[in-house]
Amino acid sequence: MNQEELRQAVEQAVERAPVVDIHTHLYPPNFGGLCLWGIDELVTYHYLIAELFRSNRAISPEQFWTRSKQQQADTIWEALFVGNTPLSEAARGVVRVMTALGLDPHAAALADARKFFASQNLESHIDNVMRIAGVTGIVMTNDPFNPAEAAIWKRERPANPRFHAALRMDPLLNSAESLFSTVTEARNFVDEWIDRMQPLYMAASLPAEFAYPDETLRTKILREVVMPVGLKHNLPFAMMIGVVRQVNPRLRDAGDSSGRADVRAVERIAADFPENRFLVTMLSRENQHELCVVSRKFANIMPFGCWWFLNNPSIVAEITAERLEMLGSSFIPQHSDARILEQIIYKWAHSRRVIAAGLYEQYKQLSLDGWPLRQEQIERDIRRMFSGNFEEWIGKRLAAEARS
Ligand code: HDL
Ligand code: ZN
Repeated sequence: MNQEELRQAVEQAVERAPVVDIHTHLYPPNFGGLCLWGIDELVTYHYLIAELFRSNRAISPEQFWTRSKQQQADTIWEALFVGNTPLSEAARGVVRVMTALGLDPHAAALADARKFFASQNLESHIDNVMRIAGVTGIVMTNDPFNPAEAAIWKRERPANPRFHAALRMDPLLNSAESLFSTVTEARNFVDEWIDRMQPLYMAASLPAEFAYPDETLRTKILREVVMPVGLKHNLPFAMMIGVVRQVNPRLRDAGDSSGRADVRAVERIAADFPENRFLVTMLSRENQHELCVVSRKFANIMPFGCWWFLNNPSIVAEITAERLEMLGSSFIPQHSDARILEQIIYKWAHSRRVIAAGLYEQYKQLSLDGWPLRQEQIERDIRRMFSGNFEEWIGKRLAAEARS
């Protein structure tokens, strides 16, 4: 293939690749209010709430929270999509979703969009959105410490088979005081929720100051609960490191920030538990190259995604390039972190374009070095990164066949 043929082959193969979206905050319709979708949720995404206050200085967070969901959406629409150009990644994402669904992103108001979503049958809408996004599997964030979600799980399971569970355990790992009186009680709690949820992995977000080992309860819980339970149930543990929670509580979900973490903690836990498998994503741009180095030292670490403040094309490009250079295809390039169903349309469209460009660049250099690519090699590599590496980590196949 010449360079132009190679570029097209890569772009088409990435475009068609079925994706298992390994970390989202999406839920199936039978999870009730946890299942967020439609224009008012899209426009009040907490990323856009944070951006609102930079463009509309006449409204305070406290005033904003007194408004209804529709009033909040109208306020954001006016500030970020009418009174200003939707330049940011989160704003451009809404534009991409509306265009993909045949809606007018230039609309002065949201009435037509609301009519469109009100006319949708949610189950078929989910199928349509997943088809457009090329997503064949959605892994949720399931929190047994959230009473509303725990009550649903005690009553039923996700009704849509393409939604998979992940057991999220932030309070267990980040509470200063123990939530359980004994290690056995803690392990029984985790075992009970693993039996109920049948999760693909266990997960926790960890603060920027995460250290391991240390004298805190977290080290004890990791050593005596999470690691042994992971071996017992053959479950990977996802560590999402670098959050600085609630630097501005007035913004609620939009009030969290990012901090540089210490990769020594990742090194030491991977070294202490060589039989456990880890999924690791870090929130600080400054930690990304270090995470590639640590992943070279410990094959039981699977780095994944360009998380949260890193999920912008310029940063996805940088992270993907250094991962390809240091890890070959032995990493998971992206997850969406979608909180609202239709976001998978733009989060995956934007990421596929950037990841394809990075992969093409690497292939081009490889060809120039004397290793020309064949179509089946391109497809093999892409399938490994977009679904195969995760399926290997969880020990089961999830992805359907490539979309046409
Ligand atoms: O802790 C997490 O899983 C984060 O992804 C938070 O949910 C964050 O608010 C977010 O939505 N990031 O994209
Ligand atoms: Zn998340």
